[in-house]
Amino acid sequence: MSQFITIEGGEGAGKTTNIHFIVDYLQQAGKDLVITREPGGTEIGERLRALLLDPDNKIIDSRTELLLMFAARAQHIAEVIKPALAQGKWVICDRFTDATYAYQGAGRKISRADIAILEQWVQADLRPDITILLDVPVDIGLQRVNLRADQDRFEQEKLQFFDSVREAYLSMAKAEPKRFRVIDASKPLAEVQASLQAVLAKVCGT
Ligand code: Z5A
Repeated sequence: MSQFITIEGGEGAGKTTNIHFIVDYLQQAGKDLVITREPGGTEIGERLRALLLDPDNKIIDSRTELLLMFAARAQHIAEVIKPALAQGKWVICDRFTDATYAYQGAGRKISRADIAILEQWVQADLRPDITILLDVPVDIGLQRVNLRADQDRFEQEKLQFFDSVREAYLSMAKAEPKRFRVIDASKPLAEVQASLQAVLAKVCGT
């Protein structure tokens, strides 16, 4: 049976690093995977991603940003996510609508109610089956990210923005404990991946 698994986390949580681990594990377990990301995942979505992350775009209104996220998402759902799930595949998606609640909601202060309207309109009943939240304290995450030469538009935000994003993720995880699996991503990588392995073993029933 298909599964829709999303991976979330704040700056420096190690999503990219750990998605490789998750994908390897699930492929070895024989799952037929589609690996994708947001914003992006389609040709149109990747163009929107470039606009959204470009640090030179300094005057994107918060509502414009929100609508572009959902525009990319609408295309992604129609072109990639729904067809894959209909074929019984497992979709592993690097960020999804929880990121919108965290970044545009808590970060940019757009109301949850407004985001929920778009969520319902764009997704209808599509929601992730499982969301893995890689949680890291903001100071540790930013130390990791600050080692990068190029920072995207979001990575240039202030500390308070990232605090709000983290709090929003943790509060969504608390509100939906059946869907969320929270991993302490501040630990050394081997420990993070041992926790991930335990989660994945349960998901796969192995
Ligand atoms: N966004 C939004 O606002 N609204 C939305 O609806 C959606 C997205 C869908 C791009 O996302 C931006 O889009 C994002 C939110 C916004 N904001 N930002 N920035 P993205 O997911 O593509 O970008 P990202 O957040 O930068 O993710 P990333 O590239 O996967 O970065 P990461 O989580 O920091 O992962 P990493 O590159 O694997 O790890 C960072 C460093 O830490 C790296 O050097 C690792 O070797 C190191 N690392 C990882 N784990 C460990 C441990 N355990 N110990 C020590 N060091 C570690």
